[in-house]
Amino acid sequence: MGDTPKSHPRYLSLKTRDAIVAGVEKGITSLHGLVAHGRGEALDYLLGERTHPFARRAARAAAATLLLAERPVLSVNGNAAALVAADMVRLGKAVDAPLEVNIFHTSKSRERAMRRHLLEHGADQVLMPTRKAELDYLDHNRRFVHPDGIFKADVIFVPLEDGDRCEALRKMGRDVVVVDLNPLSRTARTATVAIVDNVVRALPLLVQEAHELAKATPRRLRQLVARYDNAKVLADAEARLRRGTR
Ligand code: PTJ
Repeated sequence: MGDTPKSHPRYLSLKTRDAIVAGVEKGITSLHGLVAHGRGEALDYLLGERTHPFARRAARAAAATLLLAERPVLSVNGNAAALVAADMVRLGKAVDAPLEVNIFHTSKSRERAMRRHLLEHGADQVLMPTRKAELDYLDHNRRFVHPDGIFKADVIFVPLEDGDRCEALRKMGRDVVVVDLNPLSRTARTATVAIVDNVVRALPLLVQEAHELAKATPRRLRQLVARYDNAKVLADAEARLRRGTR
Protein backbone atom coordinates (compact mmCIF):
# COMPACT_ATOMS: atom_id res chain seq x y z
CA MET A 1 0.00 0.00 0.00
CA GLY A 2 1.55 3.29 -1.11
CA ASP A 3 5.28 3.73 -1.69
CA THR A 4 6.32 5.78 1.33
CA PRO A 5 9.72 4.75 2.71
CA LYS A 6 9.98 4.35 6.50
CA SER A 7 12.72 6.97 6.48
CA HIS A 8 10.28 9.66 5.29
CA PRO A 9 9.86 12.32 8.01
CA ARG A 10 6.08 12.21 7.60
CA TYR A 11 5.88 8.42 7.35
CA LEU A 12 3.04 7.90 9.89
CA SER A 13 0.88 10.68 8.50
CA LEU A 14 1.38 9.40 4.95
CA LYS A 15 0.61 5.79 5.93
CA THR A 16 -2.62 6.99 7.56
CA ARG A 17 -3.41 8.82 4.32
CA ASP A 18 -2.77 5.57 2.43
CA ALA A 19 -5.28 3.84 4.74
CA ILE A 20 -8.03 6.39 4.07
CA VAL A 21 -7.39 6.24 0.31
CA ALA A 22 -7.55 2.42 0.50
CA GLY A 23 -10.89 2.85 2.32
CA VAL A 24 -12.26 4.77 -0.67
CA GLU A 25 -10.86 2.19 -3.10
CA LYS A 26 -12.47 -0.62 -1.09
CA GLY A 27 -15.85 1.16 -1.17
CA ILE A 28 -15.84 1.78 2.60
CA THR A 29 -15.04 5.48 2.86
CA SER A 30 -16.88 8.24 1.00
CA LEU A 31 -15.00 10.78 -1.14
CA HIS A 32 -16.17 13.36 1.42
CA GLY A 33 -14.25 11.32 3.95
CA LEU A 34 -11.00 12.40 2.25
CA VAL A 35 -11.94 16.04 2.79
CA ALA A 36 -12.81 15.39 6.44
CA HIS A 37 -9.49 13.59 6.86
CA GLY A 38 -7.60 16.59 5.44
CA ARG A 39 -9.23 18.86 8.01
CA GLY A 40 -8.22 16.40 10.70
CA GLU A 41 -4.62 16.34 9.41
CA ALA A 42 -4.37 20.13 9.66
CA LEU A 43 -5.62 20.15 13.26
CA ASP A 44 -3.39 17.22 14.17
CA TYR A 45 -0.39 19.07 12.74
CA LEU A 46 -1.12 22.02 15.03
CA LEU A 47 -1.45 19.66 17.99
CA GLY A 48 2.02 18.30 17.26
CA GLU A 49 0.60 14.90 16.15
CA ARG A 50 0.73 13.50 19.66
CA THR A 51 -1.60 12.56 22.47
CA HIS A 52 -1.83 15.33 25.08
CA PRO A 53 -2.69 15.03 28.78
CA PHE A 54 -6.22 16.40 28.11
CA ALA A 55 -6.81 13.50 25.70
CA ARG A 56 -5.49 10.98 28.25
CA ARG A 57 -7.87 12.36 30.90
CA ALA A 58 -10.75 12.09 28.48
CA ALA A 59 -9.78 8.56 27.38
CA ARG A 60 -9.84 7.40 31.02
CA ALA A 61 -13.27 8.93 31.61
CA ALA A 62 -14.46 7.53 28.27
CA ALA A 63 -13.40 4.00 29.22
CA ALA A 64 -15.11 4.34 32.62
CA THR A 65 -18.31 5.65 30.97
CA LEU A 66 -18.36 2.76 28.50
CA LEU A 67 -17.66 0.16 31.22
CA LEU A 68 -20.48 1.53 33.40
CA ALA A 69 -22.97 1.56 30.53
CA GLU A 70 -25.80 -0.95 30.47
CA ARG A 71 -26.21 -0.93 26.69
CA PRO A 72 -23.14 0.63 25.07
CA VAL A 73 -22.90 0.70 21.25
CA LEU A 74 -19.93 1.67 19.08
CA SER A 75 -20.99 3.59 15.98
CA VAL A 76 -18.80 3.20 12.89
CA ASN A 77 -18.64 5.51 9.86
CA GLY A 78 -16.61 5.25 6.65
CA ASN A 79 -13.51 7.00 8.02
CA ALA A 80 -13.37 5.04 11.28
CA ALA A 81 -13.81 1.76 9.37
CA ALA A 82 -10.85 2.58 7.11
CA LEU A 83 -8.55 3.83 9.87
CA VAL A 84 -9.31 1.84 13.02
CA ALA A 85 -11.44 -1.23 12.21
CA ALA A 86 -9.33 -3.65 14.28
CA ASP A 87 -9.22 -1.29 17.27
CA MET A 88 -12.98 -0.72 17.13
CA VAL A 89 -13.42 -4.51 17.28
CA ARG A 90 -10.99 -4.70 20.24
CA LEU A 91 -12.82 -1.91 22.04
CA GLY A 92 -16.15 -3.67 21.47
CA LYS A 93 -14.78 -6.80 23.12
CA ALA A 94 -13.18 -4.83 25.98
CA VAL A 95 -16.40 -3.00 26.94
CA ASP A 96 -18.84 -5.64 25.71
CA ALA A 97 -20.48 -3.46 23.09
CA PRO A 98 -21.68 -4.27 19.56
CA LEU A 99 -20.54 -2.28 16.54
CA GLU A 100 -23.19 -0.54 14.46
CA VAL A 101 -22.72 0.87 10.97
CA ASN A 102 -24.06 4.43 10.77
CA ILE A 103 -23.13 6.76 7.91
CA PHE A 104 -24.05 10.26 6.81
CA HIS A 105 -23.59 9.94 3.04
CA THR A 106 -26.28 7.44 2.07
CA SER A 107 -24.99 4.31 0.33
CA LYS A 108 -26.26 0.78 0.85
CA SER A 109 -23.24 -0.71 -0.93
CA ARG A 110 -20.87 1.20 1.36
CA GLU A 111 -22.77 0.02 4.43
CA ARG A 112 -22.45 -3.58 3.23
CA ALA A 113 -18.74 -3.15 2.45
CA MET A 114 -18.14 -1.69 5.92
CA ARG A 115 -19.92 -4.64 7.52
CA ARG A 116 -17.78 -7.12 5.56
CA HIS A 117 -14.64 -5.17 6.46
CA LEU A 118 -15.47 -5.18 10.20
CA LEU A 119 -16.25 -8.91 10.12
CA GLU A 120 -12.89 -9.50 8.36
CA HIS A 121 -11.25 -7.62 11.23
CA GLY A 122 -12.72 -9.96 13.83
CA ALA A 123 -16.12 -8.47 14.74
CA ASP A 124 -18.58 -11.12 15.95
CA GLN A 125 -21.65 -9.14 15.09
CA VAL A 126 -22.18 -5.91 13.17
CA LEU A 127 -25.55 -4.19 13.54
CA MET A 128 -26.90 -2.44 10.46
CA PRO A 129 -29.16 0.61 10.09
CA THR A 130 -32.84 -0.22 9.55
CA ARG A 131 -36.08 1.55 8.68
CA LYS A 132 -37.65 0.08 11.84
CA ALA A 133 -36.07 2.56 14.27
CA GLU A 134 -35.34 6.28 13.84
CA LEU A 135 -33.60 8.82 16.03
CA ASP A 136 -35.42 12.06 16.85
CA TYR A 137 -34.17 15.51 15.75
CA LEU A 138 -32.44 14.26 12.55
CA ASP A 139 -33.62 14.49 8.93
CA HIS A 140 -30.82 12.58 7.19
CA ASN A 141 -29.48 9.07 6.81
CA ARG A 142 -27.89 8.86 10.25
CA ARG A 143 -31.36 8.79 11.83
CA PHE A 144 -31.87 5.20 10.65
CA VAL A 145 -30.58 2.89 13.37
CA HIS A 146 -30.87 -0.69 14.59
CA PRO A 147 -33.76 -1.22 17.05
CA ASP A 148 -31.54 -3.20 19.43
CA GLY A 149 -28.43 -1.04 18.90
CA ILE A 150 -28.12 2.74 18.92
CA PHE A 151 -31.89 3.10 19.29
CA LYS A 152 -31.78 1.53 22.77
CA ALA A 153 -28.21 2.40 23.77
CA ASP A 154 -27.52 4.41 26.90
CA VAL A 155 -23.93 5.24 25.84
CA ILE A 156 -22.87 5.65 22.20
CA PHE A 157 -19.25 5.88 21.09
CA VAL A 158 -18.87 8.11 18.05
CA PRO A 159 -15.47 8.47 16.41
CA LEU A 160 -15.08 11.58 14.19
CA GLU A 161 -18.20 12.92 12.55
CA ASP A 162 -20.10 16.15 12.29
CA GLY A 163 -22.03 17.08 15.36
CA ASP A 164 -25.72 16.97 14.67
CA ARG A 165 -26.19 13.34 15.68
CA CYS A 166 -24.21 13.83 18.87
CA GLU A 167 -26.47 16.78 19.69
CA ALA A 168 -29.59 14.76 18.82
CA LEU A 169 -28.51 11.84 20.99
CA ARG A 170 -27.78 14.16 23.90
CA LYS A 171 -31.24 15.71 23.50
CA MET A 172 -32.61 12.17 23.68
CA GLY A 173 -30.90 11.77 27.05
CA ARG A 174 -28.02 9.53 25.96
CA ASP A 175 -24.38 9.80 26.90
CA VAL A 176 -22.04 10.21 23.93
CA VAL A 177 -18.30 9.57 23.91
CA VAL A 178 -16.52 11.06 20.89
CA VAL A 179 -13.11 11.37 19.31
CA ASP A 180 -12.62 14.60 17.40
CA LEU A 181 -9.47 16.57 16.60
CA ASN A 182 -11.53 19.75 16.64
CA PRO A 183 -12.26 20.96 20.19
CA LEU A 184 -14.50 23.69 18.73
CA SER A 185 -16.80 21.30 16.88
CA ARG A 186 -20.42 20.76 17.88
CA THR A 187 -19.55 17.08 18.38
CA ALA A 188 -16.88 17.89 20.97
CA ARG A 189 -18.98 20.59 22.64
CA THR A 190 -22.15 18.57 23.04
CA ALA A 191 -20.46 15.25 23.93
CA THR A 192 -20.40 13.80 27.43
CA VAL A 193 -16.71 13.00 26.92
CA ALA A 194 -14.61 14.31 24.02
CA ILE A 195 -11.18 12.85 23.29
CA VAL A 196 -9.36 15.52 21.26
CA ASP A 197 -6.86 13.34 19.43
CA ASN A 198 -6.41 11.48 16.16
CA VAL A 199 -8.52 8.29 16.08
CA VAL A 200 -5.43 6.32 15.10
CA ARG A 201 -3.88 7.18 18.49
CA ALA A 202 -7.07 7.54 20.56
CA LEU A 203 -8.46 4.08 19.82
CA PRO A 204 -5.44 2.05 21.03
CA LEU A 205 -5.31 4.28 24.12
CA LEU A 206 -9.00 3.75 24.80
CA VAL A 207 -8.62 -0.03 24.45
CA GLN A 208 -5.70 0.07 26.89
CA GLU A 209 -7.70 2.16 29.39
CA ALA A 210 -10.67 -0.20 29.09
CA HIS A 211 -8.41 -3.19 29.87
CA GLU A 212 -6.80 -1.38 32.79
CA LEU A 213 -10.17 -0.39 34.29
CA ALA A 214 -11.85 -3.73 33.61
CA LYS A 215 -11.35 -4.84 37.21
CA ALA A 216 -12.18 -1.48 38.83
CA THR A 217 -15.24 -1.38 41.10
CA PRO A 218 -18.35 0.44 39.85
CA ARG A 219 -17.75 2.94 42.67
CA ARG A 220 -14.26 3.72 41.32
CA LEU A 221 -15.62 4.03 37.78
CA ARG A 222 -18.38 6.38 38.94
CA GLN A 223 -15.76 8.50 40.74
CA LEU A 224 -13.74 8.82 37.55
CA VAL A 225 -16.83 9.89 35.61
CA ALA A 226 -17.95 12.36 38.30
CA ARG A 227 -14.54 14.05 38.44
CA TYR A 228 -14.29 14.44 34.67
CA ASP A 229 -14.77 17.97 33.32
CA ASN A 230 -15.35 18.05 29.56
CA ALA A 231 -15.42 21.86 29.37
CA LYS A 232 -11.95 22.00 30.98
CA VAL A 233 -10.61 19.36 28.62
CA LEU A 234 -11.89 21.34 25.63
CA ALA A 235 -10.45 24.60 26.99
CA ASP A 236 -7.04 22.94 27.44
CA ALA A 237 -7.21 21.47 23.94
CA GLU A 238 -8.18 24.80 22.39
CA ALA A 239 -5.34 26.58 24.23
CA ARG A 240 -2.88 23.99 22.90
CA LEU A 241 -4.28 24.34 19.41
CA ARG A 242 -4.00 28.13 19.48
CA ARG A 243 -0.36 27.85 20.52
CA GLY A 244 0.12 25.78 17.37
CA THR A 245 3.59 24.53 16.47
CA ARG A 246 5.31 27.08 18.75
O1 PTJ B 1 -18.91 7.74 6.29
P1 PTJ B 1 -19.87 8.88 6.44
O2 PTJ B 1 -20.81 9.01 5.27
O3 PTJ B 1 -20.64 8.82 7.75
O4 PTJ B 1 -19.04 10.26 6.49
C1 PTJ B 1 -18.08 10.48 7.49
C2 PTJ B 1 -17.55 11.94 7.45
C3 PTJ B 1 -16.36 12.01 8.41
C4 PTJ B 1 -17.09 12.25 6.03
C5 PTJ B 1 -18.69 12.91 7.87
O5 PTJ B 1 -19.16 12.57 9.15
C6 PTJ B 1 -18.24 14.34 7.82
O6 PTJ B 1 -18.40 15.02 6.83
O7 PTJ B 1 -17.66 14.80 8.92
P2 PTJ B 1 -17.08 16.30 9.09
O8 PTJ B 1 -18.21 17.26 9.20
O9 PTJ B 1 -16.04 16.57 8.07
O10 PTJ B 1 -16.43 16.19 10.52
C7 PTJ B 1 -15.37 15.32 10.74
C8 PTJ B 1 -14.67 15.76 12.02
O11 PTJ B 1 -13.69 14.78 12.33
C9 PTJ B 1 -13.93 17.09 11.90
O12 PTJ B 1 -14.11 17.83 13.10
C10 PTJ B 1 -12.45 16.69 11.73
O13 PTJ B 1 -11.59 17.63 12.29
C11 PTJ B 1 -12.43 15.40 12.53
N1 PTJ B 1 -11.41 14.44 12.08
C12 PTJ B 1 -11.02 14.17 10.81
N2 PTJ B 1 -10.09 13.20 10.78
C13 PTJ B 1 -9.90 12.82 12.07
C14 PTJ B 1 -10.75 13.61 12.90
N3 PTJ B 1 -10.78 13.47 14.23
C15 PTJ B 1 -9.98 12.50 14.77
N4 PTJ B 1 -9.15 11.72 14.04
C16 PTJ B 1 -9.08 11.84 12.70
N5 PTJ B 1 -8.26 11.05 11.98
